[in-house]
Amino acid sequence: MIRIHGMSRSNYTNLLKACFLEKGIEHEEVKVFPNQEDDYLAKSPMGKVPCIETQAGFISETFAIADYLDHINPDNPLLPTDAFTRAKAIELIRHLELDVELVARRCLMEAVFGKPVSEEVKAATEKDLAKGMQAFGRLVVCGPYAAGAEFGLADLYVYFTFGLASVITEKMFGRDILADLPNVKSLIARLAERDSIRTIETANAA
Ligand SMILES: N[C@@H](CCC(=O)N[C@@H](CS)C(=O)NCC(=O)O)C(=O)O
Repeated sequence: MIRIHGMSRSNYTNLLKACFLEKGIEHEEVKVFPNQEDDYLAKSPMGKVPCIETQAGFISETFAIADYLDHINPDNPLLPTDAFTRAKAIELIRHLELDVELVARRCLMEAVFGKPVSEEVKAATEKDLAKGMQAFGRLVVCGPYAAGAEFGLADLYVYFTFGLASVITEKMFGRDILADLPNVKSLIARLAERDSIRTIETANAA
């Protein structure tokens, strides 16, 4: 059985757990915190969580793992099969990861752990986040799902990216990162009702 190495405070671990639940793939969880120990770096080369342990070996990076899950079990695909629709979903996911989530994370230490970041970092984060959100706003479909008519991986990235980015933006800049995107807010509210996400949120709240 596939084992997910990760921790419940990690939005990426939770995103990945949602992928397993959506696809109905059995799995076990192994509690691991990000670390730089040699034996963990052999499994996840940046020392990040999550990674998975399969019979063939370890895989890190949430997107690579989600893609692997679609290949080992085509039921309930996380990514569309049509080439263009698939590429557009991945485009949306990449912008969310690179231009929203990673940018917001520059202020993670202060927003979540109370360790101040410099004014330069704050200013650059606010500026770059505005740009990233504009890109995201141009691409997101909400028709009714993030990348189009079907639920998929892009929706899970929306839900778990903004789960973190909203908290950081609120704490650092005192504003709602989704204020100009009410349709994304409604999507997130609907996603919160999905069985996979409810299961994860309920377990994490316990
Ligand atoms: N690109 C990675 C990001 C994973 C990630 O950032 N995980 C966080 C926890 S949510 C982590 O391990 N952080 C520790 C670190 O950055 O060293 C993925 O897609 O899985």
